[in-house]
Amino acid sequence: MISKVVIRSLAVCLVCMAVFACTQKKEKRVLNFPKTDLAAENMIPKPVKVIPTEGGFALDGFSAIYTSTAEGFPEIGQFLSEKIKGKTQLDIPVNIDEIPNMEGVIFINQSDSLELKAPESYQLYITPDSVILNSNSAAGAFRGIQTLRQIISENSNDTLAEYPVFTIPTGKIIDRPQFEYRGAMLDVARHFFDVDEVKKFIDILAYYKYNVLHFHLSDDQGWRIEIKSWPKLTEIGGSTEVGGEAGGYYTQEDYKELVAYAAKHHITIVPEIDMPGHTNAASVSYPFLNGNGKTPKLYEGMRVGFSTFDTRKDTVYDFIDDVVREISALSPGPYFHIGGDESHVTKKNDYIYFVERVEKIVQKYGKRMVGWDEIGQGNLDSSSISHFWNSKKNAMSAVKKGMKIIMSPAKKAYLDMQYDTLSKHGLHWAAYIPTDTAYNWNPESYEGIPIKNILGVEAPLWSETISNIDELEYLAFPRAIGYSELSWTTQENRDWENYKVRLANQAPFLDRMDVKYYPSPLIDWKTSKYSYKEIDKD
Ligand code: TNX
Repeated sequence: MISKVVIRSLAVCLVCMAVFACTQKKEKRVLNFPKTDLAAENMIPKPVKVIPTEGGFALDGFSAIYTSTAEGFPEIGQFLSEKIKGKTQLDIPVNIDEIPNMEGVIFINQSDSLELKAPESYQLYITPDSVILNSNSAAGAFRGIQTLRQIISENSNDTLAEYPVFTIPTGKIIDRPQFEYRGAMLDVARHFFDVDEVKKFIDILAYYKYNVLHFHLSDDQGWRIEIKSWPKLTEIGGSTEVGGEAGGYYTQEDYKELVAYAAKHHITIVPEIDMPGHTNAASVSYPFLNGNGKTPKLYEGMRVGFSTFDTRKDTVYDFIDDVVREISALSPGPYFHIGGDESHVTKKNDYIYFVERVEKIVQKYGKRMVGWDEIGQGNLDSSSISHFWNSKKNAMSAVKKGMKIIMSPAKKAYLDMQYDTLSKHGLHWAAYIPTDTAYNWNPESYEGIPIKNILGVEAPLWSETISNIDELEYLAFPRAIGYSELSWTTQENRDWENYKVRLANQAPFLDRMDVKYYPSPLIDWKTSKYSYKEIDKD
């Protein structure tokens, strides 16, 4: 008991000393802060509540970060320090033993406060002397430091100090997400994207508080993940992609590296093996799988709906068992996506038999099954999830079974749809989706799907028309930034006119990250390396 009291007083002393040190130094530095405003339009997704006070916290060479020792917190401190270095060049120490000549401290604190019970919630208290980030979980703290990154001033020139000082406007932020699933999907099957390209995509998603990256790992044109018990899947099925380029695949080591990289960003990977349709690459590798009565050949075109597994053969399910087992063992997240879309050459009865049987395999390996909305036709468990892309009828039959829905309506949320008729890449079979259309819809009430069934929102990026990271970024950004707000921020807190100003202010971040975003003419970009004309020229 006594020792607890002593420790507590020591801790209080330490904080007092830090604050005292700050006050002392402050007087010497005579900083003349310009008026900063926390409500300044930089934050995406928009937090639940922002209460500005007038003033600034000075982030400079005297600052330090301290974190709670709870699991994951010290790593978040380190992550923040690295990102501050990237933005400001400042070296901010993390959890150093002695408090040096500190001017201001950022505390990242695990708190059991009831106010912070909602998953991923956090609170930020910013005063001239300290920044206190409270969260119940490491995931919440991670979301909180993204907010902090967004509100650190772009320039260091706005004080009278003789050394670089960046400001963080003071005030209080209370925040939590609306939906628990906030995802983007990358189709690495039509065109392959390597480990470094995916890592860069994750870096940007994390900044906007995404927590899921769904990987479309197989399709007619390519199989992209090593399966040790079925090596020809990648040897043969991984050798092609749309347009005749070389294809490629992730070894299990590559995949583990991506899972770990995503986990460091508090992002869950959702693996998808698309079946029983979209399976030409698998059937070319192992022809016994094929059920469309033709001899499968490698395919590099863009048609859909011509392939199917043989859904009445037990050996097909033995194969699927191996694939689900190996991938599930590498994927710590709770979901396994079985695709299930556009199985146009599978008979309806066979299709239903297939998804019901595969559901059991997925459950055997401890995962919740996710499938595109067609799976709603099966008699499935309420723990399985329907991924709405096209059919309200299918989504509604999943709702009747008590299933949750992931919202990806093609007309609103497909990142591969062209912005307009001038777009260099993309398709338009569902719609043209300019930046405002992408933002101006409500996943909470779209097509009458009840909000209590909605697990979250996902923006899929199909890759028939894109083959490198620049093209990926052109389609994904800025629209993916808007989808982050649709999944995090509640409807009454969203407004296009207000969002559009905040989006314009993302340009310095996107430029710093070298993101080749589409400079939508609807947005008055704050500063941009890329003018609309430049993009148009080539
Ligand atoms: C439909 S959406 C598909 C994909 C295509 C995409 C192109 C869905 C579940 N299937 O196979 O790549 O359209 O926009």
